[in-house]
Amino acid sequence: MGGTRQTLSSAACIVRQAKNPILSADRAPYECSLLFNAGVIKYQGKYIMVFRNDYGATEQEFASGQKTVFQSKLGIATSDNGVDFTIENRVLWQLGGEDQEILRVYDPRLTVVDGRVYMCFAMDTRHGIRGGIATTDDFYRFDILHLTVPDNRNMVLFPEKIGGRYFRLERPFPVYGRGGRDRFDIWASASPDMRYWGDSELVLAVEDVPFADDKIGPAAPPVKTAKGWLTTFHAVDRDDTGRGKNGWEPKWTKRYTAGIMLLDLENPARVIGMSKQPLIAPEASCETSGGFRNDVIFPGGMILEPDGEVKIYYGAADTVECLATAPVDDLLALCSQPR
Ligand code: BMA
Repeated sequence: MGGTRQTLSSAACIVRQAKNPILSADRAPYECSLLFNAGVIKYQGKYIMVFRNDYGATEQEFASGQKTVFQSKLGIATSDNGVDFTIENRVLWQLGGEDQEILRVYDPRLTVVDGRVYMCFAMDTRHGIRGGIATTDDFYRFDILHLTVPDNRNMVLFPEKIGGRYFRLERPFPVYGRGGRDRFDIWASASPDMRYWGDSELVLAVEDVPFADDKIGPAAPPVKTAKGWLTTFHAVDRDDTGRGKNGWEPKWTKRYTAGIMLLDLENPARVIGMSKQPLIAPEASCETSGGFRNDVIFPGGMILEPDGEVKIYYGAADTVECLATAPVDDLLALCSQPR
């Protein structure tokens, strides 16, 4: 699919943080080319961010074709105010090593459930892309509870049990069943113990999103409001009409925006309402230019503050980490249209 692109803009209630990007590779105390797609939680009085660090190639090496892939590690940063983050001088967690099957781990999403920290992640392996769930008490030791079969990624957990079970949103890639091309949707699954997952249901299809003509997927983990589970998703449209090089990567024609929807408190696979326009579209210069893949907004963290402000953390252009805020009531008002 894909044609010429329509103009898309962010919702009026979205305010970008003046310090954007709030974190970037030049601030890392170790080798780092791109710092983006972070998960963020408030935990034990601090904001904790786990981010993706792609390294091992410079822009020049990439543009000249000398190198074609990055390696990925996860890094950690903390903050007292949710805006100014300090990166710790350690690699958070690296899977693989002796295991030749695992190629890399990336795109972490964090959720606190019953006081414990859980991290969902994507894992590239020699036999497909898998989604994983790990738990930690101290951000040093991680125990893997679950790995999906390929191909799945963008898993996010709900912050509490619903009807006695854990729930997650996820995005499988049913290539054969969807015509051999990107045409991917958001699903929900339930579990009694975080290890065994099932009762999967379709939540939102790419056809339901007017600003997507390619695929959609979960973004930041949902937050609870009196009206329902408020949650973002990413939505992809393409421009195959010869837009040309749009970032370090030679062929990049997709655009990623963020959407917003509200899910039923008791049945989180049911969409109560959604916005038919994007919540955040690429507009700021660090979102649209100078990046590895320009025009990418990829939320991974959402925090509802006691005063009703919602912080939305998002990777921009697959290169830096940004923050935008909006009042929760405005976000709920956006979710007024039926699916
Ligand atoms: C997706 C994932 C994300 C990335 C996005 C845009 O498929 O790989 O990690 O941010 O593409 O490149």
